[in-house]
Amino acid sequence: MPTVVLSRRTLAVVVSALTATLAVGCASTENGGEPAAEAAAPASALTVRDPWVKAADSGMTAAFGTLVNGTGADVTVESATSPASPIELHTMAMKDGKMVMQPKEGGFVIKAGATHELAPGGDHLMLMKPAAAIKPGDELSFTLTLAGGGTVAFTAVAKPFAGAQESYDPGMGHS
Ligand SMILES: [Cu+2]
Repeated sequence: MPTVVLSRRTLAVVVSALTATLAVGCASTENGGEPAAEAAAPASALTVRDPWVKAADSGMTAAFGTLVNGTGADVTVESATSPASPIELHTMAMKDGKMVMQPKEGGFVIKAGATHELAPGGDHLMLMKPAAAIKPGDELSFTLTLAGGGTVAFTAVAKPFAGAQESYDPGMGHS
């Protein structure tokens, strides 16, 4: 796939060089900036579907959603930031017969063309120390940093969530 893209781009460069020397009308459609759009694609090829945050009056809470990898290569989310709180990438693991959460080693890996669910009881973005109460309807912005340096920004809306309450109470499940 990358070699196809490369040769197409190389061809586009050759074509625009040719049309530039010929210097006539239809050349303008070839100058549409497509190479630039393709160059920017790796940074935005990951999208976040239906992001949301569990509302919390105080203490830790978590953000969820579906990470969608639209590319032909695996994408790794290495870290996340938010103005609302320091963030850690967490996963759930069985420990001494209990589900506990812990930092996700190596980050979230989204396979080529696949999706990766962040959901209560599974992987999530942990808001370690929210600066203020997070009320239903609040909109929180997040930025994911990918392996290779790209970033993906998204906004998640806060909503109440009753299930798995115990998992996200301050102190619970965190050693
Ligand atoms: Cu957590």
